[in-house]
Amino acid sequence: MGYHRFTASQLGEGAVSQLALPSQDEDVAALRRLIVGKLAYSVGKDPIAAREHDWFLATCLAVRDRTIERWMASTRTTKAEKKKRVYYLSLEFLIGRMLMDSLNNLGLTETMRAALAELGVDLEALRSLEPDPALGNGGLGRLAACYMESMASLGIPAHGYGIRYENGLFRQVIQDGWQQEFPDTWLTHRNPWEFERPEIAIPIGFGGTVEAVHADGTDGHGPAAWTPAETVDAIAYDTPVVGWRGRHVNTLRLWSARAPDPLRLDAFNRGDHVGALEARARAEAISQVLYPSDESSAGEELRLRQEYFFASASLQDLIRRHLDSEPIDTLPDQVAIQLNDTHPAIGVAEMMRLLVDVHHVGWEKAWDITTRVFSYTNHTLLPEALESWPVPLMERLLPRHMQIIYLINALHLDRLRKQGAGDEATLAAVSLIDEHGPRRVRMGALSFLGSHRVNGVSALHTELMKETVFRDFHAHFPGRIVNKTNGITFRRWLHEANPGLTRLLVDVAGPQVLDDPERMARLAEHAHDTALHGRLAAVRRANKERLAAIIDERCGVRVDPDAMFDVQIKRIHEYKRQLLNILETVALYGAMRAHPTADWTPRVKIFAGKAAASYHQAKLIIKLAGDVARVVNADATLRGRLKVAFLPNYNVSLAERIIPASDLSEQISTAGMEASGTGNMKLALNGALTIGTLDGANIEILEHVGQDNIFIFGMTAAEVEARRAAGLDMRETIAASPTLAQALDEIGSGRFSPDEPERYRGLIDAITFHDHFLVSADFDAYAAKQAEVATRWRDPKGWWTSAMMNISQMGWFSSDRAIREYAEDIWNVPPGR
Ligand code: 26V
Repeated sequence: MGYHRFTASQLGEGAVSQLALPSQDEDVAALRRLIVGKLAYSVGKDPIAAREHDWFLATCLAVRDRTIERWMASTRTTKAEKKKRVYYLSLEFLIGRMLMDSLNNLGLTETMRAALAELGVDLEALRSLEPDPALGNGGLGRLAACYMESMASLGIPAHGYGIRYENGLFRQVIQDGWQQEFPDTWLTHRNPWEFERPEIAIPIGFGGTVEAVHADGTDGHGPAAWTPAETVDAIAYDTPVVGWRGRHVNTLRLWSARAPDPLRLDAFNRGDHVGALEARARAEAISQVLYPSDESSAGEELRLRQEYFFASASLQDLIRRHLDSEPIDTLPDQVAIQLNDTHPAIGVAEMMRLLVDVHHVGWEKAWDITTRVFSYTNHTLLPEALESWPVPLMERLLPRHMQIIYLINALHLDRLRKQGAGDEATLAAVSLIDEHGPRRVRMGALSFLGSHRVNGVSALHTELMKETVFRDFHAHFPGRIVNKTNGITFRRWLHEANPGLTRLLVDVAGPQVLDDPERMARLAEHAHDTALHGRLAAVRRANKERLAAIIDERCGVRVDPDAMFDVQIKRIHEYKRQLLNILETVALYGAMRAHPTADWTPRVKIFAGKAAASYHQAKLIIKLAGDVARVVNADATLRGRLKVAFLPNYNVSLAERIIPASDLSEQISTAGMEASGTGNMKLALNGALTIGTLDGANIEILEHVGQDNIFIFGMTAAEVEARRAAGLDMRETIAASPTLAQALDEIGSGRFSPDEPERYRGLIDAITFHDHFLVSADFDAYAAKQAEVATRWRDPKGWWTSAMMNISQMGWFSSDRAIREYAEDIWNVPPGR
């Protein structure tokens, strides 16, 4: 065989980082002394009295120290060389645990392991002590975290701006099968990674009055004086983000809300102790909780306050930094601002306010600057997820911004009229104000107009954007919409999550594969090598044993690591169709019971994901998974060949355990509805085969791995559209499929819910009479494809060849590739290393 071999002892257990930096001069003794010093002087503990958590803090602080010099050097170079900076504005950064990530990128994992061992402390134990910051809902927030890591790895000077939520996404507990939400208090034991910057306190105004300033006698284009009724301070907290090999370090700056006056002393002295704190509580509520934004209409005023708070703080901060060395009109040469969805879209109006009212730039020039700095990423086409704000609320909370939005809109509509786009229907469609019903400001339209580039997150999604939500905008601004298919960071999702597979890749493709993921393509030449199949299978098997232990511990379900691990992990949403998977599970269960002696492929169906707290149907789907699991898992006639497990509290850390242990990846959304998906990429990268629809990035995964190595089924986006137009009553479809009819009947009649036989009646009625997500319509195709999957599993050579082909072709899905594309086509910054 023509590939390099590094022995396990050369590399050491989990020693990817050692290989990355073989000449790392950091020595064990120095690190050990640093940790003990941190323990004493920063944690205030004597080593003989220290608890595991004290060691954890001391270790993190030591690691943080190691990033500081590189951090300062990075900032100094950016300044000295006047490099253009990228600002990534996002209400969510789902960063995950940082200890192993930082160690890995600094090349310090093994040195640290040894240093701690000398102190009698186990690095793996410390790893699991770290709280998992849940500062995001799902895909959008995790993408922001992957992109931050890639920008640092590529050496692109960048700042992430967001909110330092005291409470992240709720902790999910399954009680009696139902999801319960509990607060996520990730900050209780202090956050060792961040630096508080109390000196950076930026005033953010709300409400109040506006007066025109007639200095230059203009017609509404001139500056105005806004006197807010209320002010909240935004306090900065900085976390260094270390890139691969520690060459560059960027900053994640999260804002915390603080009332300018801690309490009203007069009220307190009068004995009104609660009233004295009221204004403070109201101000500080802004950074209290992350909105579960998958929830229907986050129409709350607090959400708008959050959006303006962080957009304004970030813009004021970056303009101040720019003005330190440059005049305001060079802003577009020095700054690129990416809007992660419409959540920071009010920033477009805020930028205009800051330029026109505060920095005295004329309107035309200000608009030119604004559109050259901003660009916007759209992450969903779901109409209920497109943000808009009631005009009266905007007028009350942000009166000056409402004036600015009206003026932007008037000029925009005038321009279109002059271009001959006179008809009222078109003008209404591209107006910033939605006039159907009570008037609302459309944040997608504001983002589009205020940006020079607007991107979708997969090829299909971008095309659908042009045909649906932004159809009329696309007609008038051709070329503004571009595609940037999502990517994932391989440092976290391959090197850290799956060191066994990483070692295999290094052996086959050489150590350069750690820097250049496209080198994984070399694996393709060995796709049929049965010795490698054996090694890949052994890596997978070890990962599955670890996951089996977690399933046993958290669900009380015993599973066989030799069974196929069939995995669907993502937010629970009707369009993602967990229900389709459960229905197929019920059908398979029925078939196994009908033919108990047949040679069935053993499977474990693994689910994980959170439902928005107010999303009743999604919570019912979780309950159904649990009800089916209880019946199936207890049925002795199956002899363990089918098991179902719902793992509670899905988060980044759990994903890191499940993904490397997955054989089959379920990506079965209704075509046209999943903008991209990124879990699909993580699973394929780790060698799971995909069963999926022609949706989002699944299509591009298909193009890369080839149709022989992926299981594609179901309607296309165009067919979905046609079917919806033709009507969604599925009674005929169901009547034509005895398997589906039986599965629906069993669930609907209470076979899995004897305590409440009618529990799932509504769910079943929905997919019978009005099947918006085409669950019934796609069932037969899905079940047939699952049978093909089972057949392939019984042919290990075929299965592992496909797995190797998947891994080998996934290099393109690195977030480094995605970020290089943003750098070149959107931000106009050098694409980095
Ligand atoms: C928000 C809402 C709010 C109202 C109720 C329904 C609903 C459904 C989904 C969302 C999430 C919108 C933003 C989002 O997270 N999109 C995800 O972004 C990922 C990164 O681009 C992408 O991979 C996922 O396909 C996409 O769903």
